[in-house]
Order: sequence, then C-alpha cells, then structure tokens
Amino acid sequence: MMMMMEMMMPCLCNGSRTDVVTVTPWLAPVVWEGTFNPFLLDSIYKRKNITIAATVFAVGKYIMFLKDFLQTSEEHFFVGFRVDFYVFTDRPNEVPKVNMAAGRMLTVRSVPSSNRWQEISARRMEIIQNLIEKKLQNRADYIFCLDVDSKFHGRWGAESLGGLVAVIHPGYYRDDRSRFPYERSPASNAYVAPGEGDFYYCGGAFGGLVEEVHLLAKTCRKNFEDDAKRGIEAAWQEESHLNRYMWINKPSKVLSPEYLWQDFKPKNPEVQIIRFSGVIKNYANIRPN
Ligand code: UD2
Repeated sequence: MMMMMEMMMPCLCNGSRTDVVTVTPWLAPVVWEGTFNPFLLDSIYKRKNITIAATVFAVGKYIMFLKDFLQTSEEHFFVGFRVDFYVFTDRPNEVPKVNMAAGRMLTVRSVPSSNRWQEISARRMEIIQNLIEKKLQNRADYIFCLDVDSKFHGRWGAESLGGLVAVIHPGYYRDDRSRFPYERSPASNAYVAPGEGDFYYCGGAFGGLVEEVHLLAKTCRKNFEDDAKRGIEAAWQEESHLNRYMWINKPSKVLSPEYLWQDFKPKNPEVQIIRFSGVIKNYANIRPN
C-alpha cells in the first residue's frame, strides 16, 4: 500500500489532460483516459466488496448481439469484481453460453416482444424499475443499463462508479446545445427548452447507485407513460426522458464518449481509447418496424 501511495502522489499544478474538460460546472468528474489511476481505483473499490448489476435487453433479432456483448464484457467490464448480468429477452432459448469468471453471474428473464422498436427501447425503464424493486435493493450496490448492440474494447471499471452516472453521447459532444436532439415540444414531460441542457447523454448506457437509478427509472417511466396517455412520444423515447432527468438532477459522474462510441464514427484525437462502442447495424433488417 505504501508503495502505491508513493507512486500515486497527485500533482495539483499540472493537469493530466488539457485538451478536454475533466470537471463539470457542478463539480462532477468527466472521466477520460489519463484522468485516473485504474490500479488505485481498483484497490479502493475491491476493499468495499461491492456487487455491480448490469441490465441488457435482447428482444427479437437483437439476440444476435448478445454473444459478443457478453464475451467482451468478460474481458473488459469490471474484471475482478462481482458482476450480475440480467438479460431480458423474448428468446430465452437463444441466449448463448458464455464462460464467465468466478463471481460473475447471468440471469435470463423473459419479456414480451413488441412490434414497435420504440416500445422495446422505452419499456426498459419500467423493467429496470421493477428489477430493482423486486430483486436488487439488497443484492447490488451499483447498476449499469447498457445497449446490447455494442461491444467492449477497453477497460470499463471502478472509475465509472458514482451516485448517478451518465455517458456523453458521441454524436453531439462537440456541438452547441442548440443542436442537441432534446424533445422540443413543451407538451412532453421530456421537454428541454432552448437555452437549457448541459450535455446530450446516451440512452444506451447509464447507471450509478441502485437507489439513484431506481429513482431515475421510476421517474422516466412515469413521465413516458403520462406522455403516452396524452398521445405523445418524445423524439428519442426514454433517451429524451433521461436527458430531461439529468438536466434537473445533475449526474455526480459523467463518462466521456469513450464509454459509448459508435463503430461507424472515426475516432477523434481527444478520444484516446474506445471502451465500449455500438456496432454497425442495418436497422431495416433487425428492427420489428
Ligand atoms: C439510441 C440509444 C438507445 C435508445 C434509442 C432511443 C445509444 C447508443 N442508443 O439508439 O439506447 O435510447 O436511441 O429509443 O445511446 N432493443 C431490442 N430489440 C429491438 C429494439 C431495441 O432488444 O427490436 C433494445 C436493445 O437492447 C438495443 C436497445 O433496445 O440495444 C436500443 O435500441 P436501438 O439500439 O435500436 O436504438 P438506437 O440505435 O436508436
């Protein structure tokens, strides 16, 4: 331990990254490669004996992405920690067998199919809320909710842990907020007014402490359903509601687009490592509508 403390003496006068913003105006860290020491973080969180839950939905043809998602998670996602994956699918018989390290577990749960992808995507909030209420409250400390059509390529570990954790969307992080695809109709509960909004966050990855994510899922579900009763569907379904939520309830940790890139996007210089990235897919072939 002594050795590690010596090695780790932080320097206050010389930031490790000067090409990107590493803290938000509300003093939440923005996690980029080079801003943290993975060994130090692992040693801090290993001692806490934590369990991390992760949800992933593979409904309809999206089951085809599950094998790579799970296999690459074994290589990169919280390696050495206790991780419980919850797979939600309408095709439980097609869940691939993936060798998992000791301390890692996979639970498969059946969910109904739908003929609208928007509904599959948006209903995740309700299912996450229920999972937390019925199962996770005393069984997991943190939870991450991830898109299945993605693979891990680099470390995603304890540096990502926080109370409420959001990932900056790779498509808009260099843009002015007037270009963010927030829901712009004031009639929707997901409405973000011009001149509001911090970053544009991904619907494809978010997390934090179980109780924080419970509140987020419950609120987004309620707002989504309330919209639906009035015949409204926000521009990007639950992603729009998540963005509204994160504007009001600032995330305590923000993950850079390293934590959800898109394979079709060339890497920008400030992105030194891609940790998790959406695969290229043909929407017309895989979505139900
Ligand atoms: C974006 C978001 C996604 C969601 C969506 C808006 C990212 C990278 N992705 O992606 O999270 O917010 O916009 O609704 O931020 N799914 C199925 N079967 C289906 C359709 C969807 O299992 O037939 C699940 C699956 O886990 C998938 C997720 O829902 O990863 C999101 O659907 P998508 O990947 O089609 O959404 P997309 O690419 O528009």
